[in-house]
Amino acid sequence: MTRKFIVGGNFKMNGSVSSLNTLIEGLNQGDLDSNVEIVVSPPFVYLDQVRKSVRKDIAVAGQNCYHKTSGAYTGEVAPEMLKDLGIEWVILGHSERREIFKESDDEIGAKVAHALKTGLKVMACVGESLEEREANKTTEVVFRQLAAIAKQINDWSDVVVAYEPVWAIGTGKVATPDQAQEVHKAIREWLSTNVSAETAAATRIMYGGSVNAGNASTLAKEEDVDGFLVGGASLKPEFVTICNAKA
Ligand code: G2H
Repeated sequence: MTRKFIVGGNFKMNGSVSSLNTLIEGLNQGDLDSNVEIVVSPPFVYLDQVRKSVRKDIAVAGQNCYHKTSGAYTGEVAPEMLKDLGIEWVILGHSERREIFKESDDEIGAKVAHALKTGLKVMACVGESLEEREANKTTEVVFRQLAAIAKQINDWSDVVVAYEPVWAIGTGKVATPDQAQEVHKAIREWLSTNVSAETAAATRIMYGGSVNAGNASTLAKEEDVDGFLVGGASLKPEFVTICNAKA
């Protein structure tokens, strides 16, 4: 089974009209590997600007969305609104959403289900904290997070799983290729047992957590690493190098 390599740039709460114009201009002119699917994810308020200015072979993602279509939910954004803007993807369950904004596994499952129903593709993030890793609970935590999603969806064809160990996020402490491969393989086995062998073979599993131009090509060699979700480095010119890491 060939899985198309996918690289996402999660800009998080960074950027301005002018800095994102410069960033997108750089990407538009970049010599990008045409075999790689690239998705950029600016803050909500810049989605329209980025969708209109970025080259058409690069997709755009929201960094979150709610699990309702409309109504009295001040501050929230519906997946239908993202679709309306021509946005193709959404990142859900990022550890910053889980930790800072206290999103529960069940809420994330509901968001994934609703986003898929509207036709969005989903990057569903899972990952353990340092404390959980040190207590040998990595797979227990990741499987619990996956199960909460599996409970609410049947079809995983528009889902990409992003394994992002929390201890590696924005810390410069990247997982070793062996550590990433071990968890990615376990996720694939979990999908095989709990969803289907076909889903396990077809689902792409991205790695996220301090990916940069220096470590991407080594990580990309691992059998079950099908892409990256990149934070800090996606705001720099080195993002082009990361996008081409599989070449
Ligand atoms: C993990 C990642 C992007 P960074 O959050 O989702 O961020 O590459 O800065 O660790």
